[in-house]
Amino acid sequence: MSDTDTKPRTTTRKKVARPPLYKVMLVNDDFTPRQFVVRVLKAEFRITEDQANRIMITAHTKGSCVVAVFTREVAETKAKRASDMARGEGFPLLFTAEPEE
Ligand code: TYC
Repeated sequence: MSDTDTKPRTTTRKKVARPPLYKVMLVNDDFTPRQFVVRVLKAEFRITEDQANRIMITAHTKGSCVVAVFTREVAETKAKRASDMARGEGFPLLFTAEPEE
């Protein structure tokens, strides 16, 4: 049997820890147009028009909404890129990254 053949493991091994996950949150405001929020969501998070609309409406009615969950660096990068996209158009739209409880 060669070294690469699979065989039952005879020793125990600790499970590898998963990296902590971070939520990207969409925060409501009174100024950013709904259609612009949807456009940013689709562009940065690669979701459908329907999914983007649901997330936008949830943030609009509840104050904020989870967009998606990633490792810390990916969540922070996406939150910043999406917020910067809005800032470039003069809107206060805000995305944040926060640890999942
Ligand atoms: N509340 C905004 C409006 O009525 C739309 C909006 C929705 C803005 C969600 C931000 O995260 C947001 N034009």
